[in-house]
Amino acid sequence: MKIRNARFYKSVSTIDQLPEEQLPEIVFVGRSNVGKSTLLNSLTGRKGLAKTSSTPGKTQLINYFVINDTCFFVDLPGYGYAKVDKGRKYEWGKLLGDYVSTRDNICLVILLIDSRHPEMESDHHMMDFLEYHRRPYGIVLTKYDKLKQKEKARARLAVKTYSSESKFIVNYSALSGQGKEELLEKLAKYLG
Ligand SMILES: Nc1nc2c(ncn2[C@@H]2O[C@H](COP(=O)(O)OP(=O)(O)OP(=O)(O)O)[C@@H](O)[C@H]2O)c(=O)[nH]1
Ligand SMILES: [Mg+2]
Repeated sequence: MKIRNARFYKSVSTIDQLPEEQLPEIVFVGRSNVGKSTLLNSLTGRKGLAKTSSTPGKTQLINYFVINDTCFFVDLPGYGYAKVDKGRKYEWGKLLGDYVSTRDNICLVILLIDSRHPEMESDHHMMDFLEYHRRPYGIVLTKYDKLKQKEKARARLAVKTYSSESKFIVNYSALSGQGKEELLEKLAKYLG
């Protein structure tokens, strides 16, 4: 797919604020700081579109972007950030869970996993959750530019071994653009 235009649409903090507009949604989920917002900017070619930060916990709302006037890309806050207090963690977990399990127009979930840490328990939980709810999901291994040769094979294998139902695994570097065309091609398939 070719991204011709991308614009910010809306931020929401509760389920009842989700847009009524029924466009297909591609959702980006993953641990805090894994690179979700960066991936969105990289895919759309718009550096400042989604806010990024080297400190985890930057994205705090569900952020909707309209792509080519035909679908939504949805940037979510990350999970697994230790410094967030328990109450907020619970609320966020519930919002994420409710959203991913009930929103009908999600056509694909992109689960981002840090290629340097491919066996985190919280990512395993997310895969279990997506499989339980029968959500089609694909995996993006982020920050691939930071890996040594030996680690590259290990990352892919670790993810492949655990996830029985992921539709694809794409190695990605927002720094070099590696994986961008490959991922855009995959997304196009789910947007019909
Ligand atoms: N080297 C390298 N750094 C990356 C890459 N992708 C993201 N980063 C860096 O990782 C940090 C976190 O990126 P974000 O996109 O803000 O992460 P996030 O998943 O949106 O984080 P939260 O919003 O806190 O959940 C930033 O410092 C990015 O520059 C990549 O492919 N390569
Ligand atoms: Mg973010």
